[in-house]
Amino acid sequence: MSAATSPHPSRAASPTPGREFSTESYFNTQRPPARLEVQTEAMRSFVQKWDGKRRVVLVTSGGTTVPLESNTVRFLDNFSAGTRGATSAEYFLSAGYAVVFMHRLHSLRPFSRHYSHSLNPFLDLLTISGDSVVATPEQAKHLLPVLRAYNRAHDEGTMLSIDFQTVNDYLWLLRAAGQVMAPLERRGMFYLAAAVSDFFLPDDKVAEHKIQSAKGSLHLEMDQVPKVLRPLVQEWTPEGYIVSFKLETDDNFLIPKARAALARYGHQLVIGNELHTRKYRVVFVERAITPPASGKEGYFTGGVRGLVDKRITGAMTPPLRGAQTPGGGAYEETWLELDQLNGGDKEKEIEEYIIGELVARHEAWIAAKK
Ligand code: 9Z3
Repeated sequence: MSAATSPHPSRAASPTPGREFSTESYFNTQRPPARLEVQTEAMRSFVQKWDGKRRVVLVTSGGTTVPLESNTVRFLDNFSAGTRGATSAEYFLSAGYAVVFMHRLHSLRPFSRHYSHSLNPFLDLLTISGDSVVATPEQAKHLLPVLRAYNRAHDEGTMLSIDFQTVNDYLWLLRAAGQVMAPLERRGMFYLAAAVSDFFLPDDKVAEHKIQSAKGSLHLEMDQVPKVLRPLVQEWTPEGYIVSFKLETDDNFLIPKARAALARYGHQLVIGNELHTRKYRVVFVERAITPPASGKEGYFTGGVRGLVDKRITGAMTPPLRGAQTPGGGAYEETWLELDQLNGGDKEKEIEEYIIGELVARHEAWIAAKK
């Protein structure tokens, strides 16, 4: 689209087409979402309310879209139902965190995710008793703890929901969240489970109206989304404990890609997961706190508790431990495998163990500063 037909003619032109945007050029050229100020203020007052009382975690969840038209009929999407983020938010709440739940509009949400319309429609839980409607006794058993936890979070105001749709919304909101959480210093955690598009269409390349099929095939050239993890770590919230996720469809790429991300951005932890097994196994990749010595089982003296510690240590993959980082240190990999952790209890979810591990690491991160 030419500058004359650009939907936002007053904005600065984007860099050369096909080139990677720097974070700075991105925020200088792309339009902020309409609700950014309101959402930022909501995050600011939530963080201020809980500062000093609870640790605060930002959980991002769900996929980001890339609209092809500004009056959007069509868009590209990233895979994610929002299960990881919604489930994790529940475990963070039960661990005593205040949670900013930044999620894709209409993706799964904490608590209500147990009753998704496709897997467990709520009408199936109910039965008619005289003139009333009640949950069946079998369903009530499952519903009770969920409803209790939901009511507690609601009454105590420990969760703030912030929604996004596009990758542009996400990037602006992530920057705002980083900035409003910076005063928490080490007491803030970032748990970046949202599936974020690597490519986008800058404002000046987005058609205003529905693209007409009569013109034949559609050719798209998308630009690369700036790597905002770097400014998040280095500028926006330099003290925060930052956990990113790496999604691959081939297990063999997980560890090299996760290590590369750590080396590139300098954050604390990458959780690798493979698309088809993501609910059952994940790998934690992080810089080793103490160099691994032969015969030494990991470095979990840093705070991870008894039972989980032992099992996870047992689940580690020895040949992958202790590789040299580019900076000369060492990386550690820890596999969390649900069937080794759950003691045969099929109701258990891997997020319970992920969050248990993170809480211990976050505690150690805070304590290391004192
Ligand atoms: C993840 O890897 C999440 O665990 C999933 C969760 C998206 C797989 P669901 O919501 O799925 O439970 O259905 N999130 C991060 C994905 C991502 O975009 N990572 C980027 C990458 O892999 C790096 S930030 O390049």
